Amino acid sequence: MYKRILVANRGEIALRVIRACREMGIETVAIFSEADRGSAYLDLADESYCVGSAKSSQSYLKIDRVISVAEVGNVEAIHPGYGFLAENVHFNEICRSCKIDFIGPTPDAMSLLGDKNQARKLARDAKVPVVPGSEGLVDTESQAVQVAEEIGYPVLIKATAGGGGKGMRVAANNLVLKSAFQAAKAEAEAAFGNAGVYLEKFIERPRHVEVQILADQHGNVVHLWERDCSTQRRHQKLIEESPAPNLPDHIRQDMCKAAVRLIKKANYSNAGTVEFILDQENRFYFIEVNARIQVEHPVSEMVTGIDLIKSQIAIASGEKLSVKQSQIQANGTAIECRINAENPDKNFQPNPGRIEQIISPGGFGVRLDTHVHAGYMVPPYYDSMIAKLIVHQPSRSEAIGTMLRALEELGIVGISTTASFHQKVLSHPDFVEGGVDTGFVERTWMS
Ligand code: MV4
Repeated sequence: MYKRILVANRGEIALRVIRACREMGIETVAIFSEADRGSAYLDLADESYCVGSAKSSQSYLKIDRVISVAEVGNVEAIHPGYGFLAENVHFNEICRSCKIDFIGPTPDAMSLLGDKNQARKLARDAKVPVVPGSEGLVDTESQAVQVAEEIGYPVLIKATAGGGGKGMRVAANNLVLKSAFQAAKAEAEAAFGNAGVYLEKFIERPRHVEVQILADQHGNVVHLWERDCSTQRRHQKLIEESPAPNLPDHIRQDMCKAAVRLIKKANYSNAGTVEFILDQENRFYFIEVNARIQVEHPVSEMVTGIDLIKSQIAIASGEKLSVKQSQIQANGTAIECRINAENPDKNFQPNPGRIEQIISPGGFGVRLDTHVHAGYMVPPYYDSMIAKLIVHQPSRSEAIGTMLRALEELGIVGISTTASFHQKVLSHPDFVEGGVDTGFVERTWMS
């Protein structure tokens, strides 16, 4: 096991990793930007170093500076958290050449899964259902029209270097497709430096369900069941829960097994997520793999009792998985609400500023993952998420009750947050019934 690792991130996930390391007896080196200087959680690391000015492009994304800190701090491994450098193949390769373990998949596996068209091919080979669409990349307008006429409209053009909803365009007929195709390629080239696109049938009103995986370096792969992340707005998840409500058990079983097959085919090791969409007939289709720890990992931790951060570290250091699939049971329901420094009454406009006071909820079944405290300045430079409120209860209705109670207790004075919006969502009969689709929030509150 490692003696010392670098935590190459900020905010709640940096704190989450520092805490896990502390419990494992691993020393930590933290990094911070000028905007995060003095952040209280940095005191929980053994050492911390400034890596640049406030903008992430000048600090958390500066590979040379992060590597310098790893060298000076004498660490054996780097935990990238999520975002920033977490899925950067170049950074992963540099860690390797500097003989620092990257706590994540190999550069090859990361590169393969980062290319959505290649990942789709891999899924097909693993007999994992994919959305009907193009065989591979679509190079010409006429080829696009041909595929679209075969599968039927509406279709979705997706950038192979995209993901998370970036670089997608819907087309409902030949005319729209022709112009959308060229625009999508130009956009993909500009955004990702890769103009490759492929086509899928557009699935209307899907649910977003993803399977949590753990895979070690010895070929062992297990799943930790699924999360439903359908409660989202503009591709930003708001609420995540496990298990997915109203999902027939045979479909859950099939989907989780499919995810394991795909991860085995990819030679992947690390925690990871296999993302699916479910159509209105509960058919599931592979969408993409997230080759990192995700924001919403706590709901899977709560239902399974497995610490995913500790597991990532153990896997990277070469240990075998300590659990067999048959030992991984999902108990009860866990729900997470993302608390963002945003004003839900002003179109979720970011609302950075000073937190004058914070009252943290507690009690049975409540977990609050946050780095913020009274007097904390929420900087305007990064993602607006400041806390994750997670509850765990035997049943979904009890979990909703606990979450409503915890949201009521949560007091944040000084800035607006999404907490009030969560209370509306959790009280809505469609959410309470369970199984809302990805358009629920926008249909119900934004139109
Ligand atoms: C889709 C889709 C409908 N049909 N693919 C958006 C994020 C990216 N990970 C995949 N996404 C979608 N792919 C087909 N063929 C609808 C979405 C989608 C979506 C997916 C998951 C979570 C939220 C979403 C919101 C809008 C659209």
